[in-house]
Amino acid sequence: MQAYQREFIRFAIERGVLRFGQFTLKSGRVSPYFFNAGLFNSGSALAQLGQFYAAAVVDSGIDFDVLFGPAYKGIPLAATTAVALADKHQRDLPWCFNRKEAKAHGEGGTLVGAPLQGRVLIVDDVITAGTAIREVMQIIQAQGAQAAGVLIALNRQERGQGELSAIQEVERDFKMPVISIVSLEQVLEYLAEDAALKEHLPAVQAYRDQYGI
Ligand code: OMP
Repeated sequence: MQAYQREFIRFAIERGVLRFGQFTLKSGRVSPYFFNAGLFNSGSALAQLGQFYAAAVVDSGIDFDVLFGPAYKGIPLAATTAVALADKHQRDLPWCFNRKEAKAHGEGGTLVGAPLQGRVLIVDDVITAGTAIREVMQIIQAQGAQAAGVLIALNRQERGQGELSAIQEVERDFKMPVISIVSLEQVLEYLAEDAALKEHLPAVQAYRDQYGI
């Protein structure tokens, strides 16, 4: 695990974003951990989060033309990543987002910001079963743009519809990489190293054995 990944996990735990307990997921699975990106809920937390996303972008070497934040949760995530890429990496890139409901007045439509064209990097929080990201792909395809990849904070490394992980299925179906700041594997490594958090390790390992790849 890289230093920024370890720092990110520590940061997410400190902010209460990454929690251990019992949580029912969108997929119906009952998970011993949950990642609630909505709790990066102060100016400094959002700024730091953007820097972690930007570090993952640079680390991956991915090439793209525009950042896209899907409504609602992806919007501040794409915004803070765009700010961090400009501020910390001298890469001033266009970014845009969608509304859930089309507007009939003013500029109209559902897309706001830079034109959604060229190679698009989608920025989101978490992929579990891959349902949310498939909906986003329809927006990109409807614009005639190409998806360059997806950038997320946490890859939960869970099975999708078949034996592959949901993320591998997304990569296969849309021929694009999914980049994450961290994966469950690194969370497990972190838990194993931390005396205070080690008690959560067996439940998370058991969950991975059941639903992981
Ligand atoms: P999928 O659509 O199954 O890939 O689930 C992704 C969505 O689940 C995320 O966009 C979140 O809304 C939510 N989620 C989390 O935010 N954090 C988690 O740790 C797990 C989930 C989830 O419900 O699977």
